[in-house]
Amino acid sequence: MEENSFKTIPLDFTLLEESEMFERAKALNELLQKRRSVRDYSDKPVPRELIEQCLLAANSAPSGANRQPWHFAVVRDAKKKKEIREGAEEEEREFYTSRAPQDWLDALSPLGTDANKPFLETAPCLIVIFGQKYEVDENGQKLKNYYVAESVGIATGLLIAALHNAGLATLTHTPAPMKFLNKILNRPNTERPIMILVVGYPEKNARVPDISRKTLDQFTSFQDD
Ligand code: IYR
Repeated sequence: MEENSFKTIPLDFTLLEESEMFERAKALNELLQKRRSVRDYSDKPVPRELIEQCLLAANSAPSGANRQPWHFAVVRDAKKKKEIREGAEEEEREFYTSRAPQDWLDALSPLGTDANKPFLETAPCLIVIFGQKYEVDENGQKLKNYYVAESVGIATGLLIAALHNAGLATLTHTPAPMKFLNKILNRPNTERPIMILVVGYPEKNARVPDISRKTLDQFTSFQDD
């Protein structure tokens, strides 16, 4: 055994009956099919402990060399949310008026999005997700992380699923560039903002676009023979 290896422990694995496996798979699929990106939020606060449980679930994600190269900044303070909204809307105005190529604007047009992001203030909670290119060890040495985008993407997916499962609505929001978030949230330059996850309860009469998901055969191929 390599000197620096982890010690090993027995895997905690429960072998299920096949019928139960199917039931569980179906139940989770049905739950996740109900997830929608929500843009209209009520200001009803979310309990901190609920967010904490969901963050712990997100932190179960696999990551390159188990570095867990993410940071989740939870913002519930009205003043900070306002600053984030102002920073995001400034970038978004640039995006919608000059930065975005016409084909991108055309792709977004059915969604009806624009540079106004009131949900960044209305929603009770914003989770700003950062990827850590480096970790700084106890001697101040920079330690490179691996597969940061992939690892953070997986953790974010788990977080979205966990929040949905807990009965909360979410929206992934990606103003670009997002460097302004490091400043507002006091995060180091070794961290790159990946996205803002808006979290809360939908507004009473919230509506969502009537969109559909690809069918199984549209997005999969079983390479059986
Ligand atoms: N960041 C912009 C634009 C935007 C881009 C994509 I791709 C979307 O799916 C939705 C929006 C905005 O948030 O409006």
